Amino acid sequence: MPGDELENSYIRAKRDHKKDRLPPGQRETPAMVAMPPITSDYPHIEKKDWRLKVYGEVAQPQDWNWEEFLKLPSTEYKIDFHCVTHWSKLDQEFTGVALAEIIKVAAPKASAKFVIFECADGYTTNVSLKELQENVAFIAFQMDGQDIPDKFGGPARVVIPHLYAWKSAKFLTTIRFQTEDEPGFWETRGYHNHGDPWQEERYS
Ligand SMILES: Nc1nc2c(c(=O)[nH]1)N[C@H]1C(S)=C(S)[C@@H](COP(=O)(O)O)O[C@H]1N2
Ligand SMILES: [Mo]
Repeated sequence: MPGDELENSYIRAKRDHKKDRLPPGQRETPAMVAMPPITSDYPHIEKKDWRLKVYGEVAQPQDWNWEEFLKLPSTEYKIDFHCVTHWSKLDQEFTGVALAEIIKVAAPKASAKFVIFECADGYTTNVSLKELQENVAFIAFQMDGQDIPDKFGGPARVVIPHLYAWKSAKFLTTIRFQTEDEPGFWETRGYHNHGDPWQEERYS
């Protein structure tokens, strides 16, 4: 039937479109996969105890509590999330504060070249400041319209869609700006320092 034909071509178009969105070696997953943190238990942080510190090579260091953080302008995002273990979640919804906004408020000095994210479980990861300024990157405080569950890194986590998921720090506590690069937990254990999924920068 012509109707089926239409529907099939629609499904085909959608499938082909999605294929274009999958970096090499990746498979689509229907839902986000919760990866265990480096401590075997997910940390649980109450919002009343939560703080986000921003310091280092910045003119305006910050130490926000939850209410203060939520006063920053936030945006709804729909992004593709690529994990080095070969799964990709397409069209994942988050609400968060753009890292560009945080960078604007903290006012990095000319000496600031790298950003190190620190987390409640002791995890760290590194990204160049330029990379954050030139791409969509944000600190999410909602996932699918709800508070972010512990297993996905709540109350607030980094999301950097254009890099492999290990750069997206969960249970975020601190953002440190510095002159020198400082490879983090996985970057010092064989993962690539940059981690572009389109270039398959999995391991170093
Ligand atoms: N704090 C913290 N953040 C972390 C990790 C971690 O162990 N601790 N693991 C990273 C890795 S290796 C991946 S693949 C993603 C997984 O995010 P997800 O659990 O939301 O899928 O979180 C990243 N962020
Ligand atoms: Mo990972």
